[in-house]
Amino acid sequence: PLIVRRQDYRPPDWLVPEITLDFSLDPVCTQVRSILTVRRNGEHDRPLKLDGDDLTPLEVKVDGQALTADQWSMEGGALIVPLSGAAHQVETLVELAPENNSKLMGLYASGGLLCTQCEAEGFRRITFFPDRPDVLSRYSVRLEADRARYPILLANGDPIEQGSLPEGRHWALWTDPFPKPCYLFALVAGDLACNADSFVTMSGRTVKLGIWVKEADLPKTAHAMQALKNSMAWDERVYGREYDLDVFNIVAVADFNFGAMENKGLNIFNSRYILADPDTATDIDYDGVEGVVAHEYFHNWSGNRVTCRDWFQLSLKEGFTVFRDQDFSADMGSAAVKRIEDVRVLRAAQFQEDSGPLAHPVRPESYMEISNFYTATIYNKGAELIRMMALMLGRDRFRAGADLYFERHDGQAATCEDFVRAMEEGGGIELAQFRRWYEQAGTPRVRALLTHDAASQTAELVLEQTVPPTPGQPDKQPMAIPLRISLFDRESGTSRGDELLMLTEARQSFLFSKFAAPPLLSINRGFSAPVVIETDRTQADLAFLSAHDDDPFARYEAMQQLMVNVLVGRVGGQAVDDAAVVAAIRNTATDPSLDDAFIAEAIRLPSEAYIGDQLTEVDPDAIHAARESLQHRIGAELEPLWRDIHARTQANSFSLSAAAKGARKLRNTALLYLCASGIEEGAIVAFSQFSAADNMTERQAALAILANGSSAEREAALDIFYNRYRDDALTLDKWFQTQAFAFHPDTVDLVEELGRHPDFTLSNPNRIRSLYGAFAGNQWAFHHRSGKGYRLVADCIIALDKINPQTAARLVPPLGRWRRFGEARAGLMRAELQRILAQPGLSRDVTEQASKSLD
Ligand code: BAL
Ligand code: ZN
Repeated sequence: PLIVRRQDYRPPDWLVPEITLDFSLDPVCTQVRSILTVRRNGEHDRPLKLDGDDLTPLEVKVDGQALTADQWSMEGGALIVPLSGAAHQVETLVELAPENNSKLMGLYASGGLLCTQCEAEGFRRITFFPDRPDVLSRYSVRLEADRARYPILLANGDPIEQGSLPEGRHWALWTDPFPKPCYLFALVAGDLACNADSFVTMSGRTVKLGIWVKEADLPKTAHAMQALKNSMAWDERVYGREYDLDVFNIVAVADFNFGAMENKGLNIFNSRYILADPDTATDIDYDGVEGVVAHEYFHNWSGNRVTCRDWFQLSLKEGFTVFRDQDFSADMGSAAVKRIEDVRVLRAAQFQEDSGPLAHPVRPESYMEISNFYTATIYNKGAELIRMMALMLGRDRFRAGADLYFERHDGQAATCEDFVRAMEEGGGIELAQFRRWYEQAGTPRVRALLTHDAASQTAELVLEQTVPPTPGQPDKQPMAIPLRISLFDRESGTSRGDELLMLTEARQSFLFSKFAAPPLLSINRGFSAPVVIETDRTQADLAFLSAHDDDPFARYEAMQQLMVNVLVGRVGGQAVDDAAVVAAIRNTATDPSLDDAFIAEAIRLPSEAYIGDQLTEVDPDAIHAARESLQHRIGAELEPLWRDIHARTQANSFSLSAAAKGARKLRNTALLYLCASGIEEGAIVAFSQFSAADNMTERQAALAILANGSSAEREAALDIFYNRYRDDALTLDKWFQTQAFAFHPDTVDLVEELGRHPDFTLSNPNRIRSLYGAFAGNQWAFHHRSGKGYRLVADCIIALDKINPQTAARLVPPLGRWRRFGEARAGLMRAELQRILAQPGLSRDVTEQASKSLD
């Protein structure tokens, strides 16, 4: 298969300043007529090449004249038209069958709607066009459809005109004044109801806001609407960025490969990131809605007004926009807890990616299929890069850099280098070495050693960094790593405050004077750099920091490290004392200065996967046993505390305040420990929370705890849940997901059964992720020594590849981690990857992921 390389970038041969699209919509046969105004870009005699995927040209015209079949040709799906002059009008006609489009790329049908997804290369499945992000065009779009079936017709930009047609059809015309790349094109047709609102921008313009859903879902759109208005106000306040069209529409659809899509003026969302009410959405779901609505809205500037030159620059918009949505969510709720959650996600997804066969730089050098690069590295590590720049610059200079970036590149297709240069010039900083973060893959490891000299009353901190080899990058250069540190006095528990150290060499020493006694190191505070820190701090040191560190992230981290040390030691067969862990958890859980949400984060055990990440060879059974046993011990030792907390955090009525959300989080953690303690009535307590809960956060947590066990209450709760939510797809996803996540010895067999359940379908990506995606993230179950877990996921990938290769490819990476799981499991995992690769007609998506995973 063809490999696309960053260094091969060449500006487009032809530009398309204008495009007129005319859709005659129908699920079985949609006609798309497009008229492109094309302009030769530079001096060359190359023909016009219009990308196409699965399209047949029914008509081709140039300047109004129909071409004969020998005047154009096809090349790998693309339409080639030789042109003599500098500018022409090129018209094509194609027919599509949205109903048969199971890839969910291009124009497709979902739940009675017709909708589009074009990023990255879906537009070429709609019409012939130079499908690359550096070709920006003004769009005029006419939609025509049956009025009864599709009463609402939406596209990008502003609505201009609409009218009736014979035979019950109608039409609407939309134009978008802002030139955009075709990946931002969108249309929706369907029977939709609107939550309508408005927002007055900072310059006093009124923008009409609409969230379009199925009529029955309207009551579930309030949170998304509030999130949208908050986002619009936040981007004005924090970045000075105002919305630019007269309308902003969001549509929720049930079948969607991504979380959502930032199409100009017409965001299309996976319904799971729009719909929320207390009965069906957890607090995590509510936060997800808020974060994704913000993310897509923020793309209007970081992505749409300034877009990417080519797909190697994807992190230019995604890393920056994730940083912006994280910062927004931190402002809307608890910044400390948000940072902990974001780091947990980064470590779970990106650190794993960075240490495996699919590791790639934030700005990759090559790809086979761009859909495979919508990764945690591009998104989450990309966001960490922006965060580091923001930290080094400080708030005002970072804003000056961002201002320069938007001003200089508005209306352009830019590069990561353009962003860094704007930060340098606008913010007044030199980032030459820092650029390596874009180039080098792999998570840097920093070894920190603090020594003390009583005679000179100095402390010396020696930092050593290494960046591990990754595919195609055996040797690495030292990175520029900003590390926030603080040194604590062991007697008083206080520090002299925060310092920012720049580690730029492979080994560097920092001297601190006036320390009569050896201080204690708090490092990578706030997780200032996406690195792994190794220190020689003792359990006593960590316990001290878990009680005294004034940086919430560092305090959380000390707790986590304390637990990791016990767990890793025990997995390795050592009899490590857990008294310090139990004591630290008691102290944290009873500290009146801490809020419930933070306590819940700090006292939860690291995941089995995270424990595995600390080991050279992962033994899932040993890790599971060690973690369960520590959980049991914490539960049993502190049982009265868990009862108290569980009772104290019970609310009388539902609220979405930060305090109420924190209380629910802590209540669920208390229930977990209480049940882990082994008390006889554990299942009854959990079942009673399940039954009495007036919200999904407590209901699902109780169900998950029951699903881990084998009680009669487990079956009863699963049945009740199923019967209550069987007609609500998003909530039924939770039923599948909870069972796939369960720490139950039979999970692997259960997942096999659920794969045959009448409510399971390969046509809905959310359902697939709920079952197989969740299962592949359940380390203990997925890595069942029989290899059955691997076979189940491989079977799913093979079947799904024929329907939706993009979603199929996303299930491959867990199989690619075979190097870390010992010989027997590695052999089984490799065999499944080979079986996948041997399938005839395998997609480029899955081929790339599976072949790289075997290397
Ligand atoms: N651009 C793809 C979906 C997102 O990142 O917003
Ligand atoms: Zn995005």
